[in-house]
Amino acid sequence: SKPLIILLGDQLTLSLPTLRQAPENAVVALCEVASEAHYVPHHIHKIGVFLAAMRHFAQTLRDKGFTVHYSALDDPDNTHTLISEAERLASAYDCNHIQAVRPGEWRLWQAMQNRQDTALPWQLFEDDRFFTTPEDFAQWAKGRKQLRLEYFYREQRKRSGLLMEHGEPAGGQWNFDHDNREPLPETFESPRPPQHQQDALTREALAVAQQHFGHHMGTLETFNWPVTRRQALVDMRHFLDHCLPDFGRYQDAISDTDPFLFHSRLAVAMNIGLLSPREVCKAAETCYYTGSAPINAVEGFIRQILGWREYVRGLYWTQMPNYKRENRLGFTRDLPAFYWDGNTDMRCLQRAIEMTIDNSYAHHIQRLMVTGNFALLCGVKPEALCDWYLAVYADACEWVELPNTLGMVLHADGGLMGSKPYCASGKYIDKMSDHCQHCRYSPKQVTGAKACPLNSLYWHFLETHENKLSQNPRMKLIYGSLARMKTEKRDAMRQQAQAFLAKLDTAPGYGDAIHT
Ligand code: FAD
Ligand code: DLZ
Repeated sequence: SKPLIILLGDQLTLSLPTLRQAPENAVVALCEVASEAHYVPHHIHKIGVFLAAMRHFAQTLRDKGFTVHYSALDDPDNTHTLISEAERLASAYDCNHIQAVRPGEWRLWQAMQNRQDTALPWQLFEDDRFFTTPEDFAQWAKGRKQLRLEYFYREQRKRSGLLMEHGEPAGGQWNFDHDNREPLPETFESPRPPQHQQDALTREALAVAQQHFGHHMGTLETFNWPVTRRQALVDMRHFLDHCLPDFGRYQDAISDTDPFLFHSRLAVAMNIGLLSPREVCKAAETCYYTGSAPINAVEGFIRQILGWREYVRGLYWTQMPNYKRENRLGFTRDLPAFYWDGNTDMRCLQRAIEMTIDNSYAHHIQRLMVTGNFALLCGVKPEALCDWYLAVYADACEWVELPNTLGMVLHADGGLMGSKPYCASGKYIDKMSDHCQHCRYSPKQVTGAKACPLNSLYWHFLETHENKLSQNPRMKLIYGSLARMKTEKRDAMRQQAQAFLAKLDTAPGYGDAIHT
């Protein structure tokens, strides 16, 4: 028996089950393929991360004594899909079966499962780098009328023992969110991310990315993602020492100038396998016990990983493939063209998109409450918005991107991800950011030439979806306000929103599939 072990670009972890139990004669394959680079127009940083990290990991495996085949993008024999490359290499190396770990996308998992009974059978393994398996999630979800992060998260705290003391949550509460909603002070200094050196292997990989995908969003001049475990550990240490103490209170804040604030930037390293979520959570927990970070920060951070990250993955695997087709609010609008170049006079959107172009990064609140909120209020169709988020962020993998976009942002899953839509007016942006002082629109005006478009769009959204949303107990208050509003005011707001949407639909580039 001789396996061909295929490792995907987001499986760069030595403890992967297929590697742990690899026999001496196993051949390990990593394959750069055009099909993975083309399903959405990935940001150039994202392609650079995958190519550079895969090349480094192949070297790590060789150093450990594994027999490694690396299919490079320019290899003349390359068949350019992961399935066909694995099968070609298995034959070439006389392997009698192929081993793979559950990938991060349903489409690949399906393709692998369909090959299990072929002449070169695929043997599939569970990905045990997470705290939970899809089966664990399905068990937890079984029989529950409503799925809610908070209950799932508490169970994960008990199961993992993270921040637990004698069966009770550390600090006496499960959740310290009420301490975590501060806007930024007028003057503050956030720690500068470590600057990673680029060795010959990284430079080579980035040159290939540039050669083939130089026309995609972004420039490699600003590339600073970790592509080795060593670099990822440097980023983690930096976060723990310099950002974690303030992570909690400024978690929801947005800055006009600072893209990273006190966020960890660790999603990329965790998603491709350079760091394990367990070690990241454990290291954060230690900061609480050594007194270097307060409980609201550490609990808030651990909840994102042990709670949200696992929860979205569980939802993804238990709800796919139907999940991807959900569109409960019936959205039909194309993605506005300015999502690709930041060319808009709404300052919050302009800055979130410019930061995305510069760094292939935006923090959670920018994704949810700026680009996400605008798309929700305008009713952008899920497939268009999902493709954008999947393309533009270096940490984007479908298992985590899809529930966040389709569920959390667009409320298209009927409330599995969030008990209410995260819709907001300009007031929210004004409270949590310093964008509005640089904007031509005023968050205080609802109608008129200077009115922030988010204000009329917000009420228009509520009015449009009243049938579906007004019975939601968490929306009662706001629908009460809408009901009390004078007819003339409602009419004026509706007209203002409709005029804005009509203009949006006729803006240059709108509706053209120019970026795919
Ligand atoms: P931090 O703010 O430092 O948070 C710590 C970690 O918690 C993150 O690294 C991440 O692993 C985890 N986390 C935080 N929020 C979430 C969440 N909602 N779901 C899952 N994990 C979470 N995250 C991705 O990893 N890949 C994606 O493709 C992705 N797409 C998103 C799309 C939308 C529309 C939204 C609203 C969120 C998305 N997120 C995604 C979640 C979150 O925005 C990013 O994980 C986070 O911004 C990454 O930056 P960071 O590492 O500095 O995170
Ligand atoms: C995103 C990406 C890119 C751009 N290129 C490759 C590649 O050449 N080879 C590979 O194995 N993986 C790549 N990936 C990541 C895959 O798309 C990812 O592993 C799957 O989407 C499953 O999450």
